[in-house]
Amino acid sequence: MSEPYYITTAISYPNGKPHIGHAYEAIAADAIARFHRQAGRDVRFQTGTDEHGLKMVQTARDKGVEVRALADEMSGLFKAMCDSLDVSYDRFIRTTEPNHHRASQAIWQAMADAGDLYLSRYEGWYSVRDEAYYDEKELVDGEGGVKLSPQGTPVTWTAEESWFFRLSKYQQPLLDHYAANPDFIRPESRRNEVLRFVEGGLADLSVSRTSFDWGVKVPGSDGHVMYVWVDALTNYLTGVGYPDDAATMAKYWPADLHLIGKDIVRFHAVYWPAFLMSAKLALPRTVFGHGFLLNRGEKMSKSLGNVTDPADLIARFGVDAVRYFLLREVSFGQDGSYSAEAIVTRVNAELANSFGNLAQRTLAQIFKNCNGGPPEIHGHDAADEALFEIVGKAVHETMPAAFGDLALSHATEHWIQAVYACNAYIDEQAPWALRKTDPARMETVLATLYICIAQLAVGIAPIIPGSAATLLDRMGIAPGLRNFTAIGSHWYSPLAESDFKLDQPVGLFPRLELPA
Ligand code: ME8
Repeated sequence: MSEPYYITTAISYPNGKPHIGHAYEAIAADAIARFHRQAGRDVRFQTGTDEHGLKMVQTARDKGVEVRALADEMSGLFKAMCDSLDVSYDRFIRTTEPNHHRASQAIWQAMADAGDLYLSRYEGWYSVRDEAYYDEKELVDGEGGVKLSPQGTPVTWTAEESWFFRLSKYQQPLLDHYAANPDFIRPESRRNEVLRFVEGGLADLSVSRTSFDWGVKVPGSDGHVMYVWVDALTNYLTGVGYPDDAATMAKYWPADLHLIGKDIVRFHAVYWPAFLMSAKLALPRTVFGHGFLLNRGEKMSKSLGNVTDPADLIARFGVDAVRYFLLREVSFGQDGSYSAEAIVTRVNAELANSFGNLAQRTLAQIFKNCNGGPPEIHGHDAADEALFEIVGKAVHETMPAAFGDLALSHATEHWIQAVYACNAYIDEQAPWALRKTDPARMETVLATLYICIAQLAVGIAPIIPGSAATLLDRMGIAPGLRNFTAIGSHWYSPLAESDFKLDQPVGLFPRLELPA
C-alpha cells in the first residue's frame, strides 16, 4: 500500500474572475502533487471555491444578480482555469455543496461540545474585503483619514450579536505545537510572524454573523450563519469525508500540506489548528505561505488595470511555458514578478533552445541514422558514465530532494544544469561526425542521450506535464515507465520497445515572440 499524501490549495473567493495569483498557487500545488504521484505516493489533491460570506453577497448585489448565480458562474471559471492549466486535482470542492454544510455543522458541534463556543456581542473594525475583524492597534491610516486593515483594505465599525470561539484558551497549546513541530509553518519568515502574533496574546474570535443569511446555518441558533472562515477552513475536512466517511478520513487526514498565500497564513496557522484542537482532530503537517506575484514589480489591482487573466497568458505563450516560467523564476515562498519579456526570455533560453533543441537534435539523428531507433549501447566510456551520473543525480537525488522540500525553483535549476550537461556532451561527442567513422559509437552516444532525455522528461514532468508526456510518447516510452522507480532501473538499456519506430521529430517548444 503506498503512503497517502494529501495536499490542498486555498479555496478561492469566486466574487470575480480568477487572476494569475490564483493560477500560480494552483500550478505550484499541482507540481507538488504530480511529483509525489511519480514518487509512488497515493496523492489526494483538492482545490475549489469559497462561496459564502458578505463579500459574495455584496458583489452579487452590486451586479444585480442572485448570490447563487454569481457563485455558480464564477466557480465554473475557476474550475475551467484549473483544467486549462493541467491542474490534476482529485476534488474541486464548492462550499455551497450540502455535504460541506454538514461537515461545517459537525465541526461546529464538536467545538460546542468542547465548551469552546459562547454567545456574546461583537463590536469591532471589520473588513468586508478580508472577511475579518482587526484590532484597533493593527489599523493603518489611509488617504482622507480612512482606516485600513494591515492588508490595506477599508474597515468599518460593526456591532452584532455573535457566537465566540475561545481562541484565547489555545494560545499556549498553539505555541507548544509550533515549538514541537518546526515544519508546521513554512517558510521561516511566516513562522516568525505567526509566533510574534500568538505570543502577543489571542482574543476570542467572533464566529457567527446575523446581518445576512448566505452561509452555513449555525446548528440550533436561528438567525446565525457561520463566519465564512469557519466553514472555508473546514473544506479540507469535507473533501476527505468528514464526518461520515471514517475510512477516507483515516487514510488522508491529517493533510500533509495546505498550500496558501502569505496573506492568509494567520487563518491557517492560528485559527484552523485551534478549531481542530477543539474538535479533537489531528493538525495538518505543514502550512506553507507562498509569496505574491507582482506584475512588473507592482501589486496587481483593478484600479491599476494590471490584473492578468491566466487565460490570456496561456493563449499567448502556452500552458507549459507559463507553468515553467512561474515555478522557475520565483523562489518559492518569496514574492516574484512576471512580465511578457521575462516569460519569453526564460522559456526561449531554457525550454526552446536548451531542452527542446537537445531533444530535437537527438531524435532527428536517431530517426535518420538509426533507422528510427531506439538505439543500442555498444559498450560505454567515461564520458557516457559521467553524463549518466549527472543526469541520474539530478533526476533521482537533487530534484526529488528539492521537490520534497518545496524548493520548486531549485528543482528546475538542477534540471536545467543537467540539460546543459547533455548539450555539452552532444557537442563534444559530435555523433553526426561519427556516422561514417564509427557508427557503433554514434549509436552509443545517441542511446546515452536518448536515455538521459527520457529521464529528464520524467524529472520535469511535474512542472511541464503536457510537453513531457508528448515527448515521452514520441520516444515510445510506455506510461508505466514514467515514474522514478521504473526510469531509474533502465539506465543502460533502451527504454522503448525494440520494435518501436520514431516519427520524423517536430519541435516541442515553439520559440516565443513578443508582440510588436
Ligand atoms: O483568500 N499572488 O481567497 P482568494 C499569489 N477564500 N497568490 C495570490 C495572489 C497573488 N497576487 N493573490 C491572491 C481567499 N493569492 C480565501 C481562502 S482558504 C480556506 C480560503 C492567493 O481568492 C491567496 O493568497 O482571495 C490565496 O492563497 C489564494 O490566492 C486565494 O485567494
